[in-house]
Amino acid sequence: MSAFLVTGGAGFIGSNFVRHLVEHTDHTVTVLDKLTYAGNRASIDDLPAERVSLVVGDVADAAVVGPLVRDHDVVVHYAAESHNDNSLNDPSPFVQTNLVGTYVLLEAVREHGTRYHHISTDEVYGDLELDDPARFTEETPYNPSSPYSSTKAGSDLLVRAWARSFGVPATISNCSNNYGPYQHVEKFIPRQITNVLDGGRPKLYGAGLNVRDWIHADDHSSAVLRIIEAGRLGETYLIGADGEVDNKTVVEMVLRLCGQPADAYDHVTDRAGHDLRYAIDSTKLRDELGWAPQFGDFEAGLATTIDWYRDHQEWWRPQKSGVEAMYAAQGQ
Ligand code: NAD
Ligand code: TDX
Repeated sequence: MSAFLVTGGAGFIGSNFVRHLVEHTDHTVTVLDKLTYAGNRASIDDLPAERVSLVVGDVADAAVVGPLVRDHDVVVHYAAESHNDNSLNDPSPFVQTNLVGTYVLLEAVREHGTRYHHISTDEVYGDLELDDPARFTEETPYNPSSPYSSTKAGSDLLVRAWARSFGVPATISNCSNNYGPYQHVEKFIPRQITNVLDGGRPKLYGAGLNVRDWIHADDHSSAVLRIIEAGRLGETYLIGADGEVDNKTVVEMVLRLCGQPADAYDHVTDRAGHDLRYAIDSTKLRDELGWAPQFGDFEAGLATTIDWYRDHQEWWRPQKSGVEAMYAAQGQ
């Protein structure tokens, strides 16, 4: 049994990982989360208090981070500003949390010799043409497009440098787009589901030809745990589930699964610098660590996600009107 410190554990993917640890291991978990607009106590408050505790604090605050890192065996760093559209409106919290926050954590794990796993994204690799047969691998050069993805890329490079220069026992994973319960309604899939549940219409950026490589958050969590248990220190592993779908098709699926006509959506202003396509080759993770995703069927996973949003309106309703007002103000 180990003591895990999970930063950002009240967010979408971090809370999924905390739940995964509770269900599949006997580790104890301390969540360090600032509870920004994206963090929500309600995403973890059903978990047993003897296994999971929450410290409200900032990963960029060395006075908070130092003692917590000293008292834990493993640090898993999910906390980040995570939404591309927000990073276009105001990059400053992205620089502060994603870069400075990661630096503060790395200095603490360096001091205490703590095992560290860094959660990152496939967006650090830039984007691909629709017809490019290549997919991202661990060898693909970094080429981020947005303030969000550039700060994530910078944080990955800090981890690599701290591993090489100071021997910090670190691994990194770069995952593709996640979907599932507890995802903030600002993000693509929950926004469209909750628009339809609200009697409104999905909003597609531009022509909707952009492709994302979808993975269920449960599969992301099982991959992260596998890397922590068996990954080689200093290595990067890409996580993906062969889930490429274009945005227009996702919107049509949501509408169909909700019993609406497949064309009952609006085209809205495109995102500035919008990445065209992401695609992950996760051969290294599968061959070296024997990991495989459990959610093979994206449409079935989407259907259960729709059910979750229908059944948990108290979780998302407080955020919905503010998010839609923000999007409306920018023509989206
Ligand atoms: P999220 O926005 O839902 O959650 C982020 C969490 O971090 C929130 O609970 C927030 O309160 C917390 N947080 C933000 N700033 C903080 C700070 N300074 N100190 C402490 N806590 C802070 O994000 P998510 O979608 O769950 O993403 C989590 C991680 O996974 C991020 O590092 C993101 O880059 C990465 N990732 C996300 C995806 C995806 O599809 N969502 C894919 C690949 C990687
Ligand atoms: O209303 C919308 N309409 C729309 O067409 C929204 C919110 C988005 N989109 C498009 C933009 C993207 O092509 O849908 C796609 C997905 O958008 P997001 O949910 O904002 O995700 P993305 O920008 O791809 O980034 C996500 O995956 C990688 C996460 O937010 C990141 O944290 C992660 O690193």
